Amino acid sequence: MILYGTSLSPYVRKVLVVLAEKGVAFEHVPCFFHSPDAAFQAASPVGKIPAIDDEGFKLADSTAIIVYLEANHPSPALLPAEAKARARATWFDKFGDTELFPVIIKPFFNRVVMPKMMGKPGDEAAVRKALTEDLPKLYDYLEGEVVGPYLVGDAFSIADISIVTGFHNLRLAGEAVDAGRWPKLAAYVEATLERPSFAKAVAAPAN
Ligand SMILES: N[C@@H](CCC(=O)N[C@@H](CS)C(=O)NCC(=O)O)C(=O)O
Repeated sequence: MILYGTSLSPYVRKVLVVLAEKGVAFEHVPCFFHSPDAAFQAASPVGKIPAIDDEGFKLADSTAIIVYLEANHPSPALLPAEAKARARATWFDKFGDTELFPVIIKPFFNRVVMPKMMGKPGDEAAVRKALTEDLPKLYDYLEGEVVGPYLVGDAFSIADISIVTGFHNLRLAGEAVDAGRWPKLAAYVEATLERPSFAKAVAAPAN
């Protein structure tokens, strides 16, 4: 199986963590989105990362890829089976992808991508707004959801992967959750990022 996408992407990192958790062998092509690579474009209809090509089976979108990997490599289970647990894991996956990502990526985009990768100034006002207005509301919610080492039930799941993946980008932008204000969330994020699968995903090639 070929996985397309730089490990700097929180969405690609979701798949890298799943591959590490399940011990699946793969070839990594760490391209950026909208890469001109014809094989990547064939696997990703709108040019987003991640995408995979598993012996001709082409698929994009981190959640779709994780569902595919879960079906082919069921152990350890990362999508809970019980109805409420599965539904909550799906909720957190969607929350991470669509609510948290657009905000938590702003410090990384404006302090790393723009100045260091695109040679343009970042928007520090957008960073301050994300850090002081938008992220705190999301942190308040998550602080109430963290009751143990895992967000759903008693096992690591797609919920933890999707919520925590963007916090590595926050770290790369020089920021972290304020442990004084959100102690449970801060400890949970730190512990999850220290998991071997996350450490391996973070160390995967960026380009
Ligand atoms: N829903 C997609 C989102 C993937 C996504 O937006 N990836 C970003 C990189 S972090 C991308 O490719 N952006 C390019 C674009 O939006 O055109 C997933 O879960 O894989």
